[in-house]
Amino acid sequence: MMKYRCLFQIILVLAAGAVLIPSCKSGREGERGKPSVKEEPAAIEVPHFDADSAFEYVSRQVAFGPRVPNTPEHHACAEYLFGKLSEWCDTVIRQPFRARAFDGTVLNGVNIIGIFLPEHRTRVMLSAHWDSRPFADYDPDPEMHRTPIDGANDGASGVGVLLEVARQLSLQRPAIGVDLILFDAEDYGQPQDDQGRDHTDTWALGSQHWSRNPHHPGYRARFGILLDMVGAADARFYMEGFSMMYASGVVNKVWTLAARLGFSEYFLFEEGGYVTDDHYYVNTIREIPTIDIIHQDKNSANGSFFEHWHTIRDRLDVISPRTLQVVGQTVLAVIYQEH
Ligand code: AHN
Ligand code: ZN
Repeated sequence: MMKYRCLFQIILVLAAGAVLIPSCKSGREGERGKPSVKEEPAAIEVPHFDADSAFEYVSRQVAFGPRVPNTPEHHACAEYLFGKLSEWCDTVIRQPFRARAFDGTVLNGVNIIGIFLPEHRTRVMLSAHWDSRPFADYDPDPEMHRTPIDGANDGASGVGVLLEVARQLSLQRPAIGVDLILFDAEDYGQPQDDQGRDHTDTWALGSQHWSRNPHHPGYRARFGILLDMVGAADARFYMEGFSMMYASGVVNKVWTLAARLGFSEYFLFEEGGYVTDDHYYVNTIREIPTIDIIHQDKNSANGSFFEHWHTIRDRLDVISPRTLQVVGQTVLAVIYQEH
């Protein structure tokens, strides 16, 4: 209960360039015997991230069925996401593209970009992939290896968190510009049991396209955060390899804020593996320092990620509102302490 009360009391105090986030304990005590009002620093309240709302956005995506490129479900979900972002953002852009998959299939993809405060020079970029995988190639049942997955965690969770972030940004405008980028065709990579020759760069096709063709020429951001698999009950976020290689300062900033919010159980100060995810291309092609908040687990059957990764069991029932809360509240705290 204490933790939840604390969430409502998150206040960022900006004083002489220093950012302080009072701990739960100091919450009330500071009000006794305050000195003169004019010495009080301006306090910026971080909005409360509504996990039930985020869960609802995850559920709505999953309800379309697997969001595999070139399917009607994929198309319908794109319209849903564009509509939701249009409710809250100053501008929303569709970026359609064609990309060749590992097997030669031409994918019709669309990155969806929601923009807050377009005139601001100082910007932060938040991203997640919105497509879901056409193959359950890690399912324990080999019969399922070519079955598309719901991708409740792998896909919908990150987008669900970002939609709720967008709603909160519309209710309380941030001090900086924020761009939410929903990448398509992230998860059409070569299956593990594919007989064809090894193809590199078959994952993250939407972020590869965007990194070479940003929605504005010369687009820059101070840093970026990618969310991937941020909804499972037992999520553990290690400091991912490429994030540390290209954006260790951002990793430290985010993990330190998460710890101050009481989320150290989820955000571990330990290095994880290297993941060729959307942020890899944003770092190497667009050169925006970008981190990946991704649930890793070396002890799972797949050896890398959460236990139902790329199986037909990646369904809505693996999603925990508490984990969405932990990630969403941390992202909001990061955004409101930037200026
Ligand atoms: C690889 O396993 C090469 N990339 C993982 C990126 C990913 C897939 N994220 C979610 N699904
Ligand atoms: Zn995946």
